[in-house]
Amino acid sequence: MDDLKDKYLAAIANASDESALEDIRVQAVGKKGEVALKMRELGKMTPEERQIVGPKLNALKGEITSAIAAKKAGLADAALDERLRSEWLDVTLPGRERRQGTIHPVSQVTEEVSAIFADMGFSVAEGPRIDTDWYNFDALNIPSHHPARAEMDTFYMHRAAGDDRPPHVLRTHTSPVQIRTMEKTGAPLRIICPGGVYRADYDQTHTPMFHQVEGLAIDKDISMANLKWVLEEFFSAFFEVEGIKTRFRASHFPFTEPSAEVDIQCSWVDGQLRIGEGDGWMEVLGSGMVHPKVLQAAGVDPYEYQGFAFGMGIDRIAMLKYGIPDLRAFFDSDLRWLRHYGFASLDQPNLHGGLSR
Ligand code: 2NL
Repeated sequence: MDDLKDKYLAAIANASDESALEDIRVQAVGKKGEVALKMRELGKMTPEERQIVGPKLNALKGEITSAIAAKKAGLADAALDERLRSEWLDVTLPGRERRQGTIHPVSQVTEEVSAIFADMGFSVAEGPRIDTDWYNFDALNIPSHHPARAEMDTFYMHRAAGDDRPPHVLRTHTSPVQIRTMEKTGAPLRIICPGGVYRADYDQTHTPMFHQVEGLAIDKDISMANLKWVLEEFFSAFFEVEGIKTRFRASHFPFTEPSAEVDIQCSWVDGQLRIGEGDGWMEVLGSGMVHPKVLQAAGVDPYEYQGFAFGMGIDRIAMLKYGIPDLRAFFDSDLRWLRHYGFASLDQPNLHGGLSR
């Protein structure tokens, strides 16, 4: 019996997992295990022998059973310790920085432009990117036969089968927002309309979606002189060069009369563009006095009110200000490009700190 005890206690001590322990339990104290077999032999013994051997066998069974239970608990503790060790996590470590992106140059420049015009009393107006051809074309004095429609590379939306109303379009400029705002608030008004616009054109210098900001000032005595002052103020603030000169060249747009393309002063020094210096010129926007038909379409009386309007490309002036060479990279969603050209999210543009910090 002592041999049995030694054998099983040693086996239990050496068991490496629960299934090994279970095998030992079956072999030792199971229904057909070694201790049970010995108990069966009790029947053949004399009552005196049975008195001695019986309790000893019971004690042996108890000892093995509790050794197994103790070992089982030990194994469970060890398993838990091992898990705690391997799954240990230092919650006091500084967190991994989750933010991957930065402020996109187009967003930054939109904010800068808005801040400068806000300082001159303009509010920001927004509107739908999908609009009717009336708001995008007719109201702007571009009737359906007009060549400007064909030149705009317009994206047309499908109508449901059998619906023969004119199709919606992806706005080709932000002018429809200005028409909507004039309709809603009437004159006088001073607004800028920044936002995405769409034209079916894709090459080195064109992307099918790009950004524009248009400006509109309507009052009883607004003139081209006001336009020139506002634009020069804007360019000086935006490029952070005092006294930038502008040059107005006669042009034509269906929605303005007269119309002018506007150049800003610049020069090239050692292959580098210097804005606001020298005697070179670079075209940056289109402008003019709002055509009376456009005022009328928007519900403003052209006999009482007049005003100027202009439009320029946000992507374009962003490239000029921040030295970004490739337009198409704006729309690649490349985080490495964004980290290079993007802006810190807490560094919001404002006039007091200078715009291009
Ligand atoms: C350009 C030309 C321009 C306008 C946009 C405008 C808007 C209304 C009425 C009259 Cl509601 N005009 N906008 C005027 C002149 C030029 O943009 O070359 N943009 C890049």
